[in-house]
Amino acid sequence: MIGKIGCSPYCVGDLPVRTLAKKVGMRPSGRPPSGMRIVRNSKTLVWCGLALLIVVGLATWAVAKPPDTMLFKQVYAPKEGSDLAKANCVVCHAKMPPTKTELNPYGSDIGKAAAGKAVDEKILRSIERLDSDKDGFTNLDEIKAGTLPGDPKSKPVK
Ligand SMILES: [Ca+2]
Repeated sequence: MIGKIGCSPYCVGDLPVRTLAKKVGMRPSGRPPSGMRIVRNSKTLVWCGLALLIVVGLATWAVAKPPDTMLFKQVYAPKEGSDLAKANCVVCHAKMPPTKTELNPYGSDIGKAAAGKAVDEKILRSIERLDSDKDGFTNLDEIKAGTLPGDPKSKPVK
């Protein structure tokens, strides 16, 4: 079984596959040593990939989870069960899932007031007297009533 490359499927160069496998640390079967097998095991790779995706996903979610929503709830404590309390992101964003650029009129007014800075209570308070969605009720009146200050279809009952 000793011969040149291509002489038979069982030999490589001048060495039979078994001898060659031993020299490079592989088992005679041609499998890598058990340590290497863990990395080469495709199921393991899939699970490692999934775990990585979950970790990255959670990290992204944590970063993307808008602190502005928390701030809004801290500042105004919207009425439990009201449209405003249930709206979360849609208090400021035009639709779900929220994007940075698609804001409703109330979100746009917050953006203008913040002018690139992080939103804080002072910025929220500064637009309370505006009627962002032009439905005839100020933002503060809507927030107190539990309606959406950025959606003209949602307004306090007169
Ligand atoms: Ca309004």
